[in-house]
Amino acid sequence: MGRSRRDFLRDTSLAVALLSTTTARAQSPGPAPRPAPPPPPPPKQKPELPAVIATWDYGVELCAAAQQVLAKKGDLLDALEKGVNVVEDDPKVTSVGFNGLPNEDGVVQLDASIMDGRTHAAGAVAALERIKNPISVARKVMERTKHVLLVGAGANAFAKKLGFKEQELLSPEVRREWEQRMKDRKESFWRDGSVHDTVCAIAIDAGGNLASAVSTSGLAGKLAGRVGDSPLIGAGNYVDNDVGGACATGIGELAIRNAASFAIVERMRAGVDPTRACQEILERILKKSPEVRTDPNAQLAFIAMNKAGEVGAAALRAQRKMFRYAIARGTKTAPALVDVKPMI
Ligand code: SD4
Repeated sequence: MGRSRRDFLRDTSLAVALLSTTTARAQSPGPAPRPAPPPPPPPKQKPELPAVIATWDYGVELCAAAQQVLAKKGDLLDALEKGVNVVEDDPKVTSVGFNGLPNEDGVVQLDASIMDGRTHAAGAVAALERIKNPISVARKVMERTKHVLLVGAGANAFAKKLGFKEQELLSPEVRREWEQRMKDRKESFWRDGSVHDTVCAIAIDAGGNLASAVSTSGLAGKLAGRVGDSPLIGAGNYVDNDVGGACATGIGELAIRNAASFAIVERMRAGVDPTRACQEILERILKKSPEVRTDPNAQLAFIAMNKAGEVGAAALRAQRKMFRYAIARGTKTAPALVDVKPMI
């Protein structure tokens, strides 16, 4: 029986289809071999404990003093208080304790806070006058009262009752320097940020417990009675023993408006590492307050430490100098300084 034209066409197209799949198969060597999985990251080295971090170059002396306490199996709070006292007592440091630069009226008003991660207790003082170690008064507020924050005359009366000595907080040289600065300036320069370097410190003991402390004379030339972030728990200082701690140095108003230290700890609680947590909060601040980008005086920097003893930091800008912090790991190695790359 003769083949119809339709049969012929059907058979031909079938043959062509078959041929083209065979050719395609012959050309393609099959599914591409899977790339070898990347080698697993090297196992994370457990950070050595105890450890202490502290802001700025003088953080080295702070960490060394705190290390000495921890080396004798001393308490975390003793270590931090001793360390911060070293900076408060140093006449060369004109932003903390003795010789801390005064407010617009020429009065030194000091702010400080301390927080114990183990108990979640905190103590703070603000606008404290004529007492060179506000961190020690803050610790007493935490340990001897049911309160967290005492301010101004009340804070002074409390300190006096506990035997803290009142004294002149400005050396004659620094007072002269201050008077000259005020004469040279037409208006208040409380925001110019040219003279502020708050000391912030976070410590972890061998058992993984955390505490943090902050002490400052605040922004130089500030309005009388102005309270910065340093004595405000959650703004300039915060620690949670389950997660880690964070503290701030720079324009306190930015840290207050963003509950910055608390926010950093909450990012760490969500699993973010300390450096990234600090950077994320600075990014948030830049978004909420875009004027910060163009204001060269708007400096803010954070240090943070998590429950594992991993540390990190971030800074908005290198305003007058690179932001640095000191770190001491263990009790035998001398503290070292770490430079922090500015974000803008
Ligand atoms: C304040 N945050 O009183 C402080 C000042 C400061 O480095 O940190 N200076 O706003």
